Formats: sequence, C-alpha cells, structure tokens
Amino acid sequence: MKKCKGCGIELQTKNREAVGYVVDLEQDYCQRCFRLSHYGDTTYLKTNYVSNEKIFQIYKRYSGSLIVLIVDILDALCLRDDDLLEIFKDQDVLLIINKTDLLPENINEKKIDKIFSKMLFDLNKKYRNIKAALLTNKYEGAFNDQFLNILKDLEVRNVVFAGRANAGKSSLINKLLHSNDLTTSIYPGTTLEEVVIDYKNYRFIDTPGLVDVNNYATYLNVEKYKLSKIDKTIKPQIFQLNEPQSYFYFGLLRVDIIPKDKASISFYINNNNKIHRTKYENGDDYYQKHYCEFILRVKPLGITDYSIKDSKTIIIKGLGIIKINGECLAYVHSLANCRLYDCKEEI
Ligand SMILES: Nc1nc2c(ncn2[C@@H]2O[C@H](COP(=O)(O)OP(=O)(O)OP(=O)(O)O)[C@@H](O)[C@H]2O)c(=O)[nH]1
Ligand SMILES: [Mg+2]
Repeated sequence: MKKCKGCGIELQTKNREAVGYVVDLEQDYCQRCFRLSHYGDTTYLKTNYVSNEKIFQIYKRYSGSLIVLIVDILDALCLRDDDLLEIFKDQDVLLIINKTDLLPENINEKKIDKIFSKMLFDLNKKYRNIKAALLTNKYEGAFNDQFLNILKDLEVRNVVFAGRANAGKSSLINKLLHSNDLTTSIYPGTTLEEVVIDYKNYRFIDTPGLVDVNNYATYLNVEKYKLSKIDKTIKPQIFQLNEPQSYFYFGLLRVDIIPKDKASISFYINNNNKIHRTKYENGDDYYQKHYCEFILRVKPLGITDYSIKDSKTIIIKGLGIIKINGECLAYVHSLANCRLYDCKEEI
C-alpha cells in the first residue's frame, strides 16, 4: 500500500474525484497535493476536514511519543482558556508557538518573550507535562539546533507533530529536514493522514490538524477564508472616535462602539482589506445593503456586548484581535459558532 509523500493518503488509480488519486502508482504525490503545491489549485480541497476522532486514533497509536504541539501565535494568546493542552495532558509536550512574525512590529521579540514566559509559568502549574517551549516562525534560523538539542535532552525517539489545522506542522518538519516533501498550504486540512519520516535517530510523525470549532476557518469557504486569513505581519488599523460608530470587516465582523467620552479601536486583522466605518445610526442600513447576502452564505452573526471601563482586548480565532480603549459600550457581531476570547495577556 503506497501513500502520498505530501499528505499521507493512500494512493489509488480508480477514482479521479476521490482523494489519493494518481494516474499511475509510480507517482509519489496524489493529484490533490500536486495541484495544490504547483498551481495553488483548491478544487480538490475537501471542505470537510479529517475528523478529530480519527486524529485522536493516530495520537493513540503513537502514545508514549513526545508530542510537539504546534500552536499558531494568535491561538496561543488564548491558550489559557483553550482545551488544547488538556488533550495531551498525559504525554510529554514540547510546545512550539509558531508564526511569531505575524504580530505587529510594535510587539517586538522582547515583548513576545515576556508575554509567553508569564503565560507558561502559569500554565506549568497545571500542565507539568510541558517539558519545554519555543517561540519561532518559518523565517527564523536558530530553531533547528534548539529543537534538536531539546530532543536529545529528552532522550526520545518517536516525535508526533500535533496541533490544530494550519498551525504550521508540516512546514516545521520541512524546515527541520531542509526539504519540501510535505505538502503545505494556506488552507486548513492539508495533511490527510499520518506521514512517518525517519530522520537521524528520530521518527517524526506529521499528523492532520485538529478542527477547532471556535475558529472562523472552520466555517468559511475558500473565498471567504482568504478574507479572514492573516498571512503577513499585521498592521493594525486604528480609529479614534467620540461619537457612536459602526465598523465592518465585510460580513465577517461588525463592531458598534458607543463611547462615553473618547475611545479608540484597533483591528489586528488581515491587512489586505480595509475596515469600513460608518455612523452607528447608519450601521443597520449599511449592513443590510452590503452584507445580508454575504452573511447568509456564511453563517449568522451573533452579538456579544461589552461594557468597557478602561480597555479590552478580544481575540477572534481565525480572524484576529480587536483592542478597544476608553469607557464605552461595544457590540461585537461575529460568527455565532465561534467563541470570543478575552485576551489576558498584555499586548
Ligand atoms: N507567516 C507565517 N506563516 C507560516 C509559518 N509557518 C507556517 N506558515 C504558513 O501556514 C500555512 C499552513 O502551514 P502548514 O505547514 O500547511 O500547516 P499544517 O499545520 O501542516 O496544516 P494542516 O496539515 O492543514 O493541519 C502555510 O501557508 C505556511 O506557509 C510562520 O512561521 N509564519
Ligand atoms: Mg500539514
């Protein structure tokens, strides 16, 4: 039984429309991986991901291995309130907080270190199984040596790269191996099965990414996902206001702010598009005119209201962060399925 080198799926020549299709079994990559990597072709991307149950079975098959838990930096900011660490509480974990390059330039390396060392100090009280942690991104050079030194210290052989979809698991293994063998893409759900790679004295196991029901990406089609996905360093969009205003990011997010006096709001989201601002009294009209249809094709928005005294930072997984300063009422309209997280870190 031959498997695809890029995504781990069993190769087959019978059904062109099904995953794993190859014209001939001599090929190493399935049609989906080939077209995704070479042409960015999303036709073969399944909208339904690998189920979490199936991924848990993979973890189970490799129980006793070191879990390298890779977390996207924006998800990592709500790690205290996430159930991700719970899943691995009985295994040794090396935590990798990835994609640090996405945070805006004013949150420099020193500040990132400070935020996460404090968080880890607290998490360690509950999760004694976190053996080490590293902050990194795909551009960082020193990572490979640090990582391999930790593996050596921990005296492990099997290393399972685990985490949520799109966290950067396959990219990280490629980086360690100085190769491009594993398929990576901007879309979640790229890896379909475990991929086992022997490297030095280790056995590395890439795995499909866990679906996060609180992440926007779970509910968006390819086109809408491109609007939500943050793929380069965030440049915050900042607005000052002293009268009620409504802010829109397509139909994916609406924030109404009713300030007591002066207030400001910063959006840390995909830089490619601008936030639209309108007077609060025109907000509903604007919404109906521009986004009702958009919304129907996505999911309904739910409203969360906040009474803010001083400041608040809210994380919307898969979309970004909003930071509100000043005494005000704020109504955040976001995908109803996705929980909003109060950011407890000082960013
Ligand atoms: N900006 C930035 N992007 C990254 C980094 N690491 C990975 N990516 C990008 O994140 C996307 C997902 O990477 P993958 O390696 O496919 O992620 P994965 O966790 O294997 O995803 P699944 O197989 O879907 O679970 C790709 O577009 C990568 O280029 C990073 O450090 N910084
Ligand atoms: Mg992958």
